[in-house]
Amino acid sequence: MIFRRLALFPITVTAFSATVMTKKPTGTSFLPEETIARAKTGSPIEKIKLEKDGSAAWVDVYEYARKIREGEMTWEEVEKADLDTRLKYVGMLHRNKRTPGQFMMRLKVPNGIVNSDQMRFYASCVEKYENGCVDITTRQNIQLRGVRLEHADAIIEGLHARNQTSFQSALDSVRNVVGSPLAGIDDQELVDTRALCNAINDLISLDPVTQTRGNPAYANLPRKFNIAISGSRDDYAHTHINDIGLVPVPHAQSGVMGFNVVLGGYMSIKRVAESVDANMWIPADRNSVVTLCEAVLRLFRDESDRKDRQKARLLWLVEKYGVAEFKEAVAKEVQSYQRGVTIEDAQPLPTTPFQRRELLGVHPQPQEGKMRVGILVPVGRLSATECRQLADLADQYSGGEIRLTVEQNVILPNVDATQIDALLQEPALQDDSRFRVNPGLIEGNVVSCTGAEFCGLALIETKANAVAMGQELEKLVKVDRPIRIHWTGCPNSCAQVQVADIGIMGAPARKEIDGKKVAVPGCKIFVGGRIGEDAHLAIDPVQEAVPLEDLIPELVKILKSEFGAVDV
Ligand code: SRM
Ligand code: SF4
Repeated sequence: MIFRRLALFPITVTAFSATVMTKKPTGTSFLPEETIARAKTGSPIEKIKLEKDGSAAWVDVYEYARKIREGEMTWEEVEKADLDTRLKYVGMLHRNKRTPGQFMMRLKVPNGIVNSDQMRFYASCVEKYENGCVDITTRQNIQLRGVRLEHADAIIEGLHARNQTSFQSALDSVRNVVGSPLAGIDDQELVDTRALCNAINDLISLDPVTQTRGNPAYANLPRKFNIAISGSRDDYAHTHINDIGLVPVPHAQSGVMGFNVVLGGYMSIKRVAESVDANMWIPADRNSVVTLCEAVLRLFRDESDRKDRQKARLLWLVEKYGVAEFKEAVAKEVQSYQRGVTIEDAQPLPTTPFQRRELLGVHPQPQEGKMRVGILVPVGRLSATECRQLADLADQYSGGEIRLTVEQNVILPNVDATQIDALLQEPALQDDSRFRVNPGLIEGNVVSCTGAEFCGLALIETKANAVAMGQELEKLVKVDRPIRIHWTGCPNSCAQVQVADIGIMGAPARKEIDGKKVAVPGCKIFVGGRIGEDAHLAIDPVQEAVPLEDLIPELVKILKSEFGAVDV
């Protein structure tokens, strides 16, 4: 189905023989009076949202693009609150500090599944810009870089024609719904997450009345909101660091497959917290999953803090209620929808040993004669040419399908076993290319946020440093298992350093140069984050203020003392 946002017409309601014109709903029009009253005395962003709704951007972006193209205005003349805030509701983030006049456009890629046509479209969008490129993000999502406002409408139309969108991907929106990158191709699968991720994506960003992208019901949330659905015991989706995490587990009595619900996991400058067990279980069907998410989102939207953005994430609301009371409130909300959904108590998780599996490399699928091939895309960065190379590989070997991972890599699914040798011989996968099927255990597991190249909040350059570090460490030490090193440019932790084996977070540092202490790019180091069933967040750094130029020897020491590394 193709979803386009056309010009917005008022909804026509027919009552008896008269036609009553009602106003198009906005995000704010869904809020109770009490919430609006709190927003009025809330944070500056709440006031901006009240002044003109975020959903206005779904139309305004077309106007701005046209006017700039036709010479009626320049991007500098766009109202500041639109430029810095409202345009984020169409996924347009002005990179004013690093590349003024250029935007990052963030998409929604539910379950991280794209096709070759979409990949080629991304390439065609960014190649016209000198610094244009495409990033795979830590939410198995896509960001287009270098975008100019005058082209935004055409890109949005192109996305909508390909059943994708950039709407409601940033600011106070529900972010990309993360699912299992192995959905449907996994012999250890408990739940196929694809249809569920799509259904939640539609709940959030598809207008139920117009069937166009942009759902005003979720256009005035108090803060960002993350949802992740795991499909297996590996927890590739990282349920423990999402606002709603669905952990697959069968019902102990009935054997029906379902999800335990964990809530409130998040990372931020002020607080980093693992999800709490909400003592809820729901069956793994579309109705139950959508209804549960809708209920939690309704409570979050109407009741969370609107004054202090550092206290507006879901966990604060859960804590305000108490976990048991929040569960009661969710159950009551779910009942009020009358969709036949019942929430039960959390079900016991398996206790048998389980080894989290690798995503990179060549692995058999349950489908006879089919293989999945995980390919390293260093720190998720793709040039237009590389997008096209991936699209070509996908067309030739994986039916045009490409899976994205939260480690910022790709998987080609359903490759015929007889074609594996040919695939591995492809020029795009040889040594002079950036892609790798069997990279080193360190360089293959580097994750990095955007950093100073484009992000105005960054304290350090990340992606280039992260790649160089990975290559350097491979020359210095050998390890016998994958070591996940994550780089994040500031305490927002977009690259989730607290879940990494080793996390590098940009931070101030000083160094003595010519007898004087001078400020130099530096970092904090985190050690011991764990993912999967045995998840654990490394919340406190083990070292602070480490100058980046002194980092490699420090990492070598840590790799030897904590991860059994030996000299090469
Ligand atoms: Fe993030 C803000 C990039 C995943 C926590 N994040 C930002 C901004 C929008 C700041 C800005 O305006 O420049 C960054 C845009 C930089 C750029 O040009 O790309 C940014 N975040 C990213 C991405 C692109 C990092 C990456 O290189 O992959 C990820 C995009 C995900 C997506 O596709 O939607 C990204 N950000 C995350 C994650 C990881 C996750 O979701 O698993 C987190 C921690 C988890 C969480 O949110 O709880 C994260 N980003 C933040 C925060 C702190 C949130 C808070 O509650 O305070 C901010 C700042 C904010 O929202 O005020 C932030
Ligand atoms: Fe920017 Fe900080 Fe997020 Fe990195 S962690 S993308 S520097 S906000």
